[in-house]
Amino acid sequence: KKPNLAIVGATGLVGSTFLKVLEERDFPFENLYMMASAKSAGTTVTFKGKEYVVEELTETSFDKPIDIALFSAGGSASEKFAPIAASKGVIVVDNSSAWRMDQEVPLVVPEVNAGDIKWNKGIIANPNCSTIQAVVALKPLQEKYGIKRIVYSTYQAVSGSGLKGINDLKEGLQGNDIKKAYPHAIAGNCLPQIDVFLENGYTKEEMKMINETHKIMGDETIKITATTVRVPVFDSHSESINVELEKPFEVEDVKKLLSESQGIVLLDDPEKSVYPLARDAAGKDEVFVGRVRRDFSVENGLNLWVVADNIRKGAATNAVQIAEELIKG
Ligand code: 11C
Repeated sequence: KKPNLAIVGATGLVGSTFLKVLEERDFPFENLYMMASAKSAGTTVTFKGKEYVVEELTETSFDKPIDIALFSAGGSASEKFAPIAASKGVIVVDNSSAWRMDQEVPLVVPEVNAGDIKWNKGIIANPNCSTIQAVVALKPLQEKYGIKRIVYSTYQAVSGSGLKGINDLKEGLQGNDIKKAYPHAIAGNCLPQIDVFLENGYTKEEMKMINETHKIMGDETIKITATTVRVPVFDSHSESINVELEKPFEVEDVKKLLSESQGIVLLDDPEKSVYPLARDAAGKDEVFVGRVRRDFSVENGLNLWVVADNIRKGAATNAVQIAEELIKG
């Protein structure tokens, strides 16, 4: 039997990308329900040529026989409604950060830890965008060589802040520095702050990358630090990843390993200026890796440049891949 599906937050940036990705991948379903907050209820969205009226998300929304709900309606909606849905037998794939670090909730990137899906109790969390692309690139290295330490430095697109961020950059490029999404103008700037600062001096985004990497890769002993930066780019996050492996390696073997790994496209021909670029990754589902080279300053050190579409692999595509794993049984 094909599943009944609900899209929660159907009118948002990630919600509308859920629909695009489900359509492209021809995800099987029996009935489809679109839900959103009261503000968007009553509007319509089109899926596979058919119009659907968006219903208001309420405590009775999941009284209908729904099998899988893809949530991207913000943290507080997920906190309140994901457990309600789960208590009614729905499996929630939640894109917010609300449940990610809960010990009862698997945090899943299918290329890395699809096996964790099986211990879900009704909620499966989709990781933060900047974490997803990083762990796709790091997993094959962890398996073959072991990982001792990771230094993340990110260059993150404004679409990570939703429509507000996109609008701030659009306006800024016209010389109109509005600051709706960020404390400073984003056009012409690099902002070393994503989300709020925590007591330890890191931002929430930096701690998400650290904590989520430990959980997904199943190894709390990996030493990790991160600096996350918002840059004036519309789509796709770029990341410099410096990693210390446990075992010695040959750069050529690492390139071969990455090029053969699931979900990765290796783009690495520096002489021809070939390396992953944000604009090229936009609209794609893979994680692009390049600038693979030795870090001569430490034993077994390696540098990578990793780029992916933050709304697709970083959010919607990853959630749909989890749903695909669920219906595989
Ligand atoms: C950004 N990573 O680029 C954030 C957006 O925890 O799902 C995603 C926030 C999250 O601003």
